[in-house]
Formats: sequence, C-alpha cells, structure tokens
Amino acid sequence: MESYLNLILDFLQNILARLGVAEATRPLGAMLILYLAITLLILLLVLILWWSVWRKSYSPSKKGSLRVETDELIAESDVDTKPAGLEVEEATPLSEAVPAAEAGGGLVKSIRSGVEKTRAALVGRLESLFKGEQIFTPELFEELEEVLMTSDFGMATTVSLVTTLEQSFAGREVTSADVYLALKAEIARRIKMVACMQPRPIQSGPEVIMVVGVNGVGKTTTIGKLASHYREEGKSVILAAGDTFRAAAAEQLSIWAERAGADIVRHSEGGDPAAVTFDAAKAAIARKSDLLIVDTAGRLHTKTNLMEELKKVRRVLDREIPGAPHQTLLVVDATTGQNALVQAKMFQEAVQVDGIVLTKLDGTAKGGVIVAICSELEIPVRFVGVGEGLSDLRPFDADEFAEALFEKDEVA
Ligand SMILES: Nc1nc2c(ncn2[C@@H]2O[C@H](COP(=O)(O)OP(=O)(O)OP(=O)(O)O)[C@@H](O)[C@H]2O)c(=O)[nH]1
Ligand SMILES: [Mg+2]
Repeated sequence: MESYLNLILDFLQNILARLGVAEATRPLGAMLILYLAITLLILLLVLILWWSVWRKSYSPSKKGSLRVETDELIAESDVDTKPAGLEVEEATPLSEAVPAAEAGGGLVKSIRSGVEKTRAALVGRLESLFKGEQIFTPELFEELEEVLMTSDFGMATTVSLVTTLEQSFAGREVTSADVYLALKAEIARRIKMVACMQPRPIQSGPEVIMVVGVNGVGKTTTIGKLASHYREEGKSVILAAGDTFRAAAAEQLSIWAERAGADIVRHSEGGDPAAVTFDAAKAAIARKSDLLIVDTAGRLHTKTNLMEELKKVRRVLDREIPGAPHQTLLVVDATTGQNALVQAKMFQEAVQVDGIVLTKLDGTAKGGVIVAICSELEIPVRFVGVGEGLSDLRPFDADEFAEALFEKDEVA
C-alpha cells in the first residue's frame, strides 16, 4: 500500500517538475494534489449513493417509473418558488394498475347502495304517512315537514318543498299516494334544475378539474376515484399534488395515481401549491393529457389566507390553460349533515364552486342534505362517494336518487 502511495507521489512530483515547480515544494504539492483527488472521489461516491437512495424512496412502482426533470418539462417558470425534486411519474397501464377485484364490475352506476342508510331512516319515518290510500290531511303535511327536517333536508328546503306540495294540491282532496309521487317528482325536479348547469367550456388544451374542501372530507380519495372513472372512459389523466401542506399527502395521491393508471406531478413537502400546479399544467400540455385534476390541502373555509392561496392556484391555472379550471369541485362529507351545507355556502362565496362531490354517503342517514345543497345553493351535485374503494364513486342522477331515496317496496 505504502509503495503504491510512493509511486503515485513520485508520479505527481514528476508532473510538477515538468510544470517547472521548484524542487523543494514538489513533495508538498504532490501530497496536496493527492489529498484533493481523494476528497473529490469520496464526495462523488457519496453523491452517487445519495442519488440512488433518493430515487428508490420515491419510486411508486416496482416496475420502475419514468421521471422527467423539471428543466426538461418546463421551458421557463414565472412562479417564484422553484421546486426541489419535481417528479412526473408515468402511469402504469390501466389493466395492470387496477386490482382485479376492484376492476371487476367497473363503475356500477347505481347510487342505490349508497343511499341505503338515508333511505332506511327516511322510509321508516314516512311509513305511517304514506301507508295505504289515506287522505293526506294538513296534519300529515306538518308531520311530513318534521320528517324531512330531521333527515337533513334543512329548514329552508323543507319548508319550500312542503309549501310547493300544499299549493299544488290546494282545494283538492289528495291521497298519500298522490303526495308520495309528487314529493319524489318535486325533489328530482329541484335537483335536475341545477344538474343541467354546464362546466366552463374548454378553449384549448386539457380539461382541468380543481378539487377543494375542508380537512378530511375525502378530496384525495375522490381524486383517485375520479381518475379511475375518466381512465375507464379512455382519457389520459394527470394529477397535481397541490397539497404540499400535510405530510405524506403527495405519497397518498401517488398511490391513488398508480391504482387508477394516472400520471402525477409532485414536489417535496412544504412547497408552493401554485408552483406544483404550474408544473402540472405544463406537463399536461406537454403530454397532451385529456384531463388534469388538482388536489389541494384541506382548509377551513373561514381562513382568509388559505382561501387566497386557492385563488392563486386558480390564477396560475387560468394563465397556463386559458379558461381553467373548467370545474371546481367542492368535496363535502355527507356525515356532517347541515354542516356540509354551511361549508358549501362559504366556499361558494370565496371561490367559484361549479359542482359538489358528496362523500361518505354509504355511512350516513343524512343524504337529504343533497336536496338542500341543490335547492338552496343551486350548485349541482356531480358525484357521490359510497365507499373507500377505487370504484366507489357514482355519477349523480337526480331521478335515480329520488327513486332510491323513497324505494317504494319498503314503504308498507
Ligand atoms: N366510507 C367512505 N369513506 C370515505 C369516502 N371518501 C373518503 N373516505 C375516507 O375518508 C378519509 C379521508 O379521506 P381523504 O381523501 O384523505 O380526505 P382529504 O379531504 O383528502 O383529507 P385532507 O387532505 O387531510 O384534507 C379516508 O379514510 C377515506 O378512506 C367515501 O365515499 N366513503
Ligand atoms: Mg387530501
């Protein structure tokens, strides 16, 4: 070992001699050069080691995934926060990405199972009202009002629903069967009135859906389900991990992206949501994606600065893809009942809300809040979440909902 070292030092001293370095300083010079070379070598090894560990820890797929460097993807950025560690992960083919059990029946279009608890509670209480062919007296209208109120239809909606029914039957003798049919039709009519509202037109580039809502309502889960829904329609989908606030939020979205067969753009934790959105918009344009879905951090509708952050994200989207976001979907948790209505009101005031996704309908009897949201706020319910799985999202259909809510065979 020592002889090797001496050989290298002699060699270096020879080079220094040729360069005209004085003989007295050559040994020291050679040692210095050797020391520097060894230090550089160690540094290089550490860097290579760190790079390979970093790559592995971010890899969502055992099969390997394509990563595109920020610079390749973005020509120039005018967003102030330059991201560290941007990744674009490529989707695995849909057939591989969706587990067989979940892909099984595809998206079952019925919301019947989702409204089961609401239906059971409502029907149980309406049983005596709609039994047989009895004459529907003013007292029964009062009773109906009470039942709807306690089924989360909300005060304003209940009063206006019952008033509409009373007025349409004014001066006539009606049976419970008449009222039952009229109630179903009126509920469906109110929901349909807002359901036909169309999202903003797509001028060019990918369609953009932005997903907002308070903490824990099911935004990220819904995005996973939505991605799967649109992938099944044959669309290419890219997700933006705009929740840079909560630890592991991007990781959670990555898992959903992989399951749904979508791409994802994410930054490291603590980054600027507007910067992630910017990069995602660029990626969606570059890849000619059909759809970009933007996740956002859960926020209290009462926090002004957080609402401002949402507006900034919207501005970035609109600048990069004119007209975007084409839909801002507000996710609300059905189990919170009337609170969902309050949240929808506040979000509608702060940022434009084009549609609602009502989640966790499977676990609650408070599904009546759908009617309140459509009726009072005139925001269409686009989808309902009926479970935690990839296929547990149902496109919302007014007639089907009204029918399922009052499922006749359960009414004696
Ligand atoms: N039963 C049921 N659970 C749901 C549904 N949607 C979401 N969840 C569950 O709700 C919990 C919260 O879901 P997330 O998607 O993380 O909610 P989030 O709004 O993204 O939460 P933050 O990012 O923390 O604001 C998870 O345990 C989900 O599995 C649904 O339709 N039904
Ligand atoms: Mg989330």
